[in-house]
Amino acid sequence: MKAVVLAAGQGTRIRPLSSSVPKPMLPVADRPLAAHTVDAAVDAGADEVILVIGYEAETVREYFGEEYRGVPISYAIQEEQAGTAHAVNAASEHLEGPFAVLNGDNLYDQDAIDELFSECPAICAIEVEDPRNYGVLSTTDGTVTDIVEKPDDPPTNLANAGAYAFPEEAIEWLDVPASERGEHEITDVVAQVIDQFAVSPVTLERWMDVGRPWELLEANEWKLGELEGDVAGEVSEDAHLEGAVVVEEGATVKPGVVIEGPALIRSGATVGPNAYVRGATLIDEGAKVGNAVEVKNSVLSRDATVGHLSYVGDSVLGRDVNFGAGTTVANLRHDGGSVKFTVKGDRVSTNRRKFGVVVGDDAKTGINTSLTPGLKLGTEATTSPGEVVERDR
Ligand code: TTP
Repeated sequence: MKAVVLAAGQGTRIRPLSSSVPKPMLPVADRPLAAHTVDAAVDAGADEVILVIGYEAETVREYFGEEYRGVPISYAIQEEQAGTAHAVNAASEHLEGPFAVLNGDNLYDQDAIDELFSECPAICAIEVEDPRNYGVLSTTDGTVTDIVEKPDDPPTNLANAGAYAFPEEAIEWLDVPASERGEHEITDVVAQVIDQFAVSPVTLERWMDVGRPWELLEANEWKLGELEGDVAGEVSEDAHLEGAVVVEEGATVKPGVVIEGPALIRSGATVGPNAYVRGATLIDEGAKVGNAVEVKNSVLSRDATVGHLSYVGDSVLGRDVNFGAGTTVANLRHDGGSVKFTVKGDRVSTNRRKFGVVVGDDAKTGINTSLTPGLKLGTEATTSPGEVVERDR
């Protein structure tokens, strides 16, 4: 079966991290987010993967190339991000026979994706406490009977998890009219398939939709949690590694370092001397954690540097970020409430008691900068020495 992976979106909610790196290419453990989706399709037996690309398309194309893990990759360009059905329709000329559709910004449990492929026509669902923000499925006798978008009064707790196996006929049904919010939505294609075929619901045990910055952190918590320790890089005899710690070839861990896994130190990264890394932490390629720095449960993207005397907790640092000596991140509110974060102008709860900061590519902090919980620093933002930054910039 061919698999269409949607990776054309602009990722507006995850800005500034997506300002130059498209969301599907943001790091989740040892590979980009979308590679986890493509892996799921390949492991489920896809014989070709069609990546729908648009926003920063070349970055995606460069990573996956023409073949990935022995499976041919082709690309469909979606010039304008006009909706998920519109995105799949952009791939229609590559399609023949039954096909799967997966979101390139979702993490799925593999067993469910295997079942999705074998049960075609089928749709993945996840049980959630409050499904009012999802497409909600109704089922009778093991068949999906209805799908409603964001209902006020949900008929079930089964949320649409954005993974579908469609029959060949659906290729002709992709050109759906725009919905009320002006997008050509895959839900309308699903509704027609449900109408004409017996569609099996496949329940996911675990699933994640990465839309906002703290969800990228949570995606890393998931995938780093699956690591098995492996040291191929250079680790000083005077460093102490505990739990699942991966030090890739070409990475360096210097004397006096303590790392409590799960942690992944990627090729070209250096940690120490005298640094403390704990929680689920990714130190991506070329990133640097220097002397007397503590990093907890965070993502340091490619070539980010936290050079001296700093604390970074529950945070995501973009590429080439540089923290001046003594930069300290606060990740806990004194009232113990969930940390809030601004997404497209709205202040929303992260539902996390601990969350630090999100820093765009190339941002730089001055020495002794203090950063408050839930703060966002944009691409190339700067702070002055000694500043206490409480508002996004
Ligand atoms: P969304 O998460 O709804 O969109 P997005 O990824 O652009 O993020 P944001 O809402 O923050 O701007 O998209 C779901 C999936 O579908 C995701 O994998 C991106 C993909 N997609 C496309 O490929 N083309 C589109 O036109 C749309 C709307 C989404």
